Amino acid sequence: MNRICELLGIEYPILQGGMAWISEANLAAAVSNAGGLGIVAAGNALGDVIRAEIRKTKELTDKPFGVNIMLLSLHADEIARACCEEGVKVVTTGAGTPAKYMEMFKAAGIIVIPVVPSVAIAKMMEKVGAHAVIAEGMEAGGHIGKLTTMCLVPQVVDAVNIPVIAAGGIADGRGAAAAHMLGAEGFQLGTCFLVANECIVHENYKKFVIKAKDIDSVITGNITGHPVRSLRNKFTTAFLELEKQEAKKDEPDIAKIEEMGMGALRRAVIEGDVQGGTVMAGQIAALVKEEQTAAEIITKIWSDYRGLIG
Ligand code: TUI
Repeated sequence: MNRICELLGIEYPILQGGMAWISEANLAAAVSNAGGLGIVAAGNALGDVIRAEIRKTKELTDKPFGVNIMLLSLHADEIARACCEEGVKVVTTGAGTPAKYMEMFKAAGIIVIPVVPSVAIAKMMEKVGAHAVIAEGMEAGGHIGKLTTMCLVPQVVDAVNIPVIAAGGIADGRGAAAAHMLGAEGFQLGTCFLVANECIVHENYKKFVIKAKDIDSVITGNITGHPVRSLRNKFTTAFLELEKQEAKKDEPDIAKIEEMGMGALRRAVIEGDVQGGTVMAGQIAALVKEEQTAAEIITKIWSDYRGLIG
């Protein structure tokens, strides 16, 4: 029993990362039923959509699960309220700090675990009452910070007293054992759950992740201030070209670049357009080789991890 298992009431300190459009009730419940912490990602969805997803997850599992709030969303306020009203036990946050919701979350008895990209933000989150933090390195898929997991995790571990969960670049027992050596008490994985049987992402997306090689991911959006890691395809090539052209100008048209990204994740996840959309995945995608159940993924990671750390 470690601090994360105790805090969350779960069997293994393995969290499934909140992935917009992807991690809904089916995946979250499967991970929770397998002894980890499943997470429903709110992304840019409306409050009522996530409210329904929370209710569906409760029908599929009686184990604890969480909701991830993407703080850049225009609907973050209503999602935060929905979490309180629906009796959600755990909230993780990304792409910003949840400081303004902390009082409300505390009053609702919610365990709050923000993703932090730096030591300064980790310390700030501890100060405002976060129960744990997820130190996510830039190996991760989706919206990322600047530091690697290897450098970020031990620095955050030294800076705070609350437990630290490592994320970014972990997809097997070796990665979890390495993060353990850095001082992490829990592990959040996203990319490997993309190919879970219970994950509703389009089959083309799963195949694209399984096919990915070590150097197949790129970072777009450096110029917009919202860097995103995804697998290289026609869309990222065109996006990076537009960024390059705009960067040459005295006044780059940031709105034009951001507009190009709109709807791109949905195209890949729902329509299966893995060339015309954004296939977000981490640098560890090449380690993900086959579709399995969430329970098989978790059991294998945990037994390999235990074999390594004893
Ligand atoms: O949030 C994520 N990953 C995501 S969110 C997302 S949806 C999106 N799509 C396009 C552009 C932006 C978002 C896809 N993937 N991971 C957690 C994460 N949080 N990574 C980095 C951060 C973060 C960054 C800054 C957390 C806090 C933070 O604070 C800075 C501040 O001052 O608010």
